[in-house]
Amino acid sequence: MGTAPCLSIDPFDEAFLADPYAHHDALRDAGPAVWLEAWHCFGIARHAEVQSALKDHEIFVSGRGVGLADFAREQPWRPPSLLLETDPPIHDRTRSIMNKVATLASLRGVRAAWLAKAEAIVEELTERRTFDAVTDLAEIFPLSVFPDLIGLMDEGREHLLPYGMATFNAFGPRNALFEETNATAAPAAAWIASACERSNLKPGGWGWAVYEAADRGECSEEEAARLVRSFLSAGLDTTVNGIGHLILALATFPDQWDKLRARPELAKRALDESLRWDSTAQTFFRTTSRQVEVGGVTIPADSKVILFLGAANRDPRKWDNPDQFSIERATSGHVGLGFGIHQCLGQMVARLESEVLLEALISLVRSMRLNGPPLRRLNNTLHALESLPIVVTPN
Ligand code: OVM
Repeated sequence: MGTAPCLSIDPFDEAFLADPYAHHDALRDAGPAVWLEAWHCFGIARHAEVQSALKDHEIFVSGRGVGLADFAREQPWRPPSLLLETDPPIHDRTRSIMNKVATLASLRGVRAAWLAKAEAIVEELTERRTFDAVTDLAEIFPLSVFPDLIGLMDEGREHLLPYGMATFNAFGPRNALFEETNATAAPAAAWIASACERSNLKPGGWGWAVYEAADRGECSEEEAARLVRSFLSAGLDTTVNGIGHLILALATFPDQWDKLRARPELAKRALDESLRWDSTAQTFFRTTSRQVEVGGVTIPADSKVILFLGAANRDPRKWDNPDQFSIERATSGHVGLGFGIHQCLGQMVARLESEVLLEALISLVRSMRLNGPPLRRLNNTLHALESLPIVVTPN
């Protein structure tokens, strides 16, 4: 069996994080698995091998952390997530609690109100003609619907986005990006902890529903709080930047926007293609529970392995013309929401948010173009936007 080619590429270098796509060919072409000497971990960037690793949760475990830190050897940044950072059997119990809370059925009742919110926001932006799709739209819309879905207290919601950015930075090394968001994370973490308490959640929300599972004996009170924390950790920065990338894609590929306007039924597919085209969650780690062969390369037991989801989603071995955003493409098998037992639990929220937003845009906007260069907000895990200048003409 082969040894992994040794690469000097640093996936947490600021140049890499600013434009990961510029470095993915080098990662994919070097081999099915590579050794990254910068962090003493393995890396997998080809689609077939990333998908196989995600499917093989017994060898590629999550319980030792899905960031660079190995929880068997290092202190986790925060008490581990009971979903993301666990393996079966615990994972299956917590996941089934959450699957009963985060359902399509429980979203049916909010669709009309979410659409009305999206329309009000888009109407105002359309009147202005020029706006920043990050600060005026992608951050505004999810914050106007998701915290209420969970039933969060009204006071202090400004902590949600900074907490998410700090959490996603903490999956990487203790570099300058980590230090920056970590320095201000303490008040946000304290607010999050109190927002997750039963007494601070509104009846009828998804947070309350998790505590109802505790009342039925399915989890402890402490576990319920930690599970609600998962909603708050994973539910906002992801959808904010997912919506940002969707707008970026449609503004960059105006023929695709025209196609969507002509055939609004394609809106349901647009999010998957935008997640494939520019994956918000670019990377997650696993840890090997035993020695494994990946495409003929040996990875020893107890190794940290970084899975390049964003690279897999543009692997030319899997996708025709991978850099092209194409809403008619068959996106099945993309790993932008993960794959296997840990696949995104809240994806129906992201889908509904993007669907109603696109419905509002299709009805109110004729053309939508970039009005200046998009700016990136660097993060160790997320491909995120700081600013996205847009100019629209109304219908
Ligand atoms: C969690 C969590 C946090 C960040 C991301 C995530 C993408 C989950 O606390 O469970 O999934």
